[in-house]
Amino acid sequence: MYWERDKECMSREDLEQLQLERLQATCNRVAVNVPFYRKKFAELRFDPERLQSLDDLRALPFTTKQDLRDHYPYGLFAVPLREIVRLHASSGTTGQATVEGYTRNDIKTWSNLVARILTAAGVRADDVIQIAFGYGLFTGGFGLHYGAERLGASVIPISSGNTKRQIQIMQDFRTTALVCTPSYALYLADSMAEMGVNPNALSLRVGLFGGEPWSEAMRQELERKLPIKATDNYGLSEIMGPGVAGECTFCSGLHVNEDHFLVEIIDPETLEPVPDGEIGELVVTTLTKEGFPVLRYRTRDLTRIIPEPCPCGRTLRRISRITGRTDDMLIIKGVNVYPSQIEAVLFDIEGTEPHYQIIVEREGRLDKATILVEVVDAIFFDSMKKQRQMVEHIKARLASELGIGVDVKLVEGKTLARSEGKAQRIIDRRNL
Ligand code: DLL
Repeated sequence: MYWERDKECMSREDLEQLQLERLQATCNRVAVNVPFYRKKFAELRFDPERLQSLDDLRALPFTTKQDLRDHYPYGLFAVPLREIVRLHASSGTTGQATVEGYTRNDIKTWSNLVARILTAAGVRADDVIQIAFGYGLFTGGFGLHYGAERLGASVIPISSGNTKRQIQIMQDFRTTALVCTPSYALYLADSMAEMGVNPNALSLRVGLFGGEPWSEAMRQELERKLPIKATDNYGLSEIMGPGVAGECTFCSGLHVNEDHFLVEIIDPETLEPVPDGEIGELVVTTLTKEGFPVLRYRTRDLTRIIPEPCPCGRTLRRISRITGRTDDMLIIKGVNVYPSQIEAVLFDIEGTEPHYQIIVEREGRLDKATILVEVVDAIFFDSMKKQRQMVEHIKARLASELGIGVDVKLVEGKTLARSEGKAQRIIDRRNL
C-alpha cells in the first residue's frame, strides 16, 4: 500500500529532475528572503541562477545548529511572521532552543508526509492510533496527529505520561496502533506486565517508534513483549519533525521522502561525501519548505545510504537506522564510543534488561566509565559468585566490542529512571 504511489515509486531520473527544480526554487527563495543565506552565497560566490545539476549542491553552504541558535528566534524564516501559522521549538536540553515556523502550506506538506510514513508502516484509515508523544513545542505529538488525521484514522491524542491511563485507554478504546518513543513503548509493556494486563488480549497490531535511537535487538524485545510489528521513523524539528523518513513493512531501512528532502552523507571531519553504503553524517536540504527552508543542515546523526532497491517497490532511497550522533559520541580514554554499541552487547546477554545508563566521570586526569545494567530478579538476588561472573562476562564482552575497559554495575530491575519521552542514557559528569 502506498499513500502517493506516483511520488513514492518515481523513476530516479524524474525524481532528480524534480529535486533539481525544487532546489533551484529554494535557493532563489532564500537568496531573496533570508539575509543569512544571501550573505553566505556572496561569500562563496554562489549564484543560484547558475545551479545546473544536483552536483552543484556541493557549492552551497552548510547550516549548523549554531547558525539556528545565532538567529533565534525568527532570523532564518523566509516569510513574514503573518504567514506563519505554527511554531515549534526543539527542547534545548543541550543548549539554547531553536525555533521552527510553518506556513499553512508547510503544515499541509508535513501532514501529507506523515500520512505517507504511517501508510508505509502499515497503518490504515480504519486504525485507532494512540499518540503517546508529548503535544507541545516538541514536534512528535502534533506532527503524528495531523498526519494520522490526514490519513483518516481515529486519533487518540493522549499525549505522553500517565502510564496507567495509557493502558486503560488502550484496552477501552481498542487501540490498534501505538505511536511513541521506543523506550516509552518498552516501559508501557513492562507496566502492563506489572498491572497483570495481557498484551495479547489488546487490539494492538503496529507500533511507530521514533524520536530517539534504538536497536534491532530492542525491536525484537518490543515485538516479543507486545503483539505488534515495530517500525522505525525518523525526523528532526530543524527540518520539519517526524515525516522525514520511515520504514515500510519490510523493516530494513527508512525510506527518505526524497521529493521533499535532499540527503547527503558526509564525513564529519573532511565534510566530503562518503560513498553510498558507508556510514557518515546525514545532511539534509529542504526542497519544499516555505516558512523555514534550510540548506545542507548538518544533523549530526550517523547513518548510511542503503543503495539496493527495496522489495516494497518504493524507489525512495533508504537510510539505515540512526546508529548514533556525532555529538552523542563519547570519547572515553581517547576511544570513540557510541551508546548503540553498548546497547547491542547488553541485548545479547541473557538475564539483562534493556535498561542501562552510562556514567562517565573523570578521576584525576583519567576517564572512567561505569555502565549500570538492570538485571532480572533471578540474577539480582542470586549468589555473589554468580553476580560476579555476570559482571565479568559483561565487562569482557564490552571490552572486546569497545576496545577499552569499562566498569559494570548490576542494578535491580526497574531502578533506573524511566522516561515518558526520550530516554537519557548518558550521564557525563566530566565537565569537559
Ligand atoms: O524527535 C522528531 C520526531 C518525533 C521524529 C517523533 C520521529 C518521531 P527532535 O526533538 O528535534 O525531533 O529530535 C531530533 O532525535 O536528530 C535524532 O538524533 C533523534 N531521532 C529522531 N528520530 C530518530 C530515530 C524529533 N528514529 C533528533 N532513530 C534527531 C534515531 C532519532 N534517532
